[in-house]
Amino acid sequence: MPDPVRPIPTNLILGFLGVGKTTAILDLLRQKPEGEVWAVLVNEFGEVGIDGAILETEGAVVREIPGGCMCCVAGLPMQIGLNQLIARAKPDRLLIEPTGLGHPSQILETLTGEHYQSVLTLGPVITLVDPRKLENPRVLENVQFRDQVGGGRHSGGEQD
Ligand SMILES: Nc1nc2c(ncn2[C@@H]2O[C@H](COP(=O)(O)OP(=O)(O)OP(=O)(O)O)[C@@H](O)[C@H]2O)c(=O)[nH]1
Ligand SMILES: [Mg+2]
Repeated sequence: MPDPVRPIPTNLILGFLGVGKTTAILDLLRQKPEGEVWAVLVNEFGEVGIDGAILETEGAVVREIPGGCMCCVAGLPMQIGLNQLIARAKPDRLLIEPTGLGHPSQILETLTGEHYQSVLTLGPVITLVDPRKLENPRVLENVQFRDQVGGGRHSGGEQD
């Protein structure tokens, strides 16, 4: 008998461009319990295919969403990519790496929305920060940065 459908534990890995998100996911994949299938949804900005190929070498089932930032495609393209990834991989865990240019609050809205309620369950959001940047006021005031360190809980809008 097939297992009853169980929401997939899902983690978002946030952080600015080049901060080390893919490296952190590779490290997590090396700690994956044997026999589990992990899927990674990654928003590829620029050099399409490189991060995905590296992640596959660590045994992940990868789906890349090319183009600008995942939050700008957090609607249909992200849902199609996510649905196809879940259908193909039937993962025990899902990791999502949006581009560092993104506004994660919009991604969180999609993932916690009605459509995904029974499909996935959002676990801890991990935000990576380069401590060398914390002395730069321009970084601290940056809307994306604040949205990311807020774990996507802030909208990043003007009221922030
Ligand atoms: N010194 C140092 N370098 C790191 C660390 N983590 C990652 N790097 C390096 O930083 C560069 C970018 O790492 P990635 O893991 O690709 O960063 P990313 O956040 O996924 O990058 P994008 O997807 O392009 O936003 C690579 O050359 C890594 O080897 C770290 O903890 N310390
Ligand atoms: Mg990356």
